Amino acid sequence: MEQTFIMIKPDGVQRGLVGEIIGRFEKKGFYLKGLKLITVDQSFAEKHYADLSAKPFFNGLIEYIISGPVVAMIWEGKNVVTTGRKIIGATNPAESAPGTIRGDFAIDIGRNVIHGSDSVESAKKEIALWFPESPVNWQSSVHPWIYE
Ligand code: YYY
Ligand code: MG
Repeated sequence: MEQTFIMIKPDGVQRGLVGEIIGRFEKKGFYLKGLKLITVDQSFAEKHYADLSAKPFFNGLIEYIISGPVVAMIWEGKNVVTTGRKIIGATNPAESAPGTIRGDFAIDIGRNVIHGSDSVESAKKEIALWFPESPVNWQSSVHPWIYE
């Protein structure tokens, strides 16, 4: 089944939003397939955001991501990449709809609480980068109550 990489950024951890955010993905019906609290260094953060290295906000973004621990996760389910992005909301919290994570919990684009992969292809790359260890293999026993 499809997987995505979700990361609660340092502001989300500092602000005590970890449980709230995990709860939203859990209650939706997605399956947690990887989870760790981790502080990353500059070269790792630059790898994660390599596609944005030419952007004017890149340096600030890297400083922010390495400023404290983040919660790195793998979530699994049907269309989880696209639906995960909807749960997260628009990049700029000023434009994120209420009910989304950024719409409910963020103000500024440079403190937007959470990352989610933008395609199945980048999800694969990001999962490989953040979870080089082999993932825990488990299946939810409620699967038939969520999927028809
Ligand atoms: O995928 P998403 O996080 O929604 O946005 P990206 O375009 O990939 O940018 C990554 C990250 O960079 C964004 O979450 C905030 C930050 N950023 C910024 O600080 N200023 C911008 N104008 C655009 C993005
Ligand atoms: Mg992105």
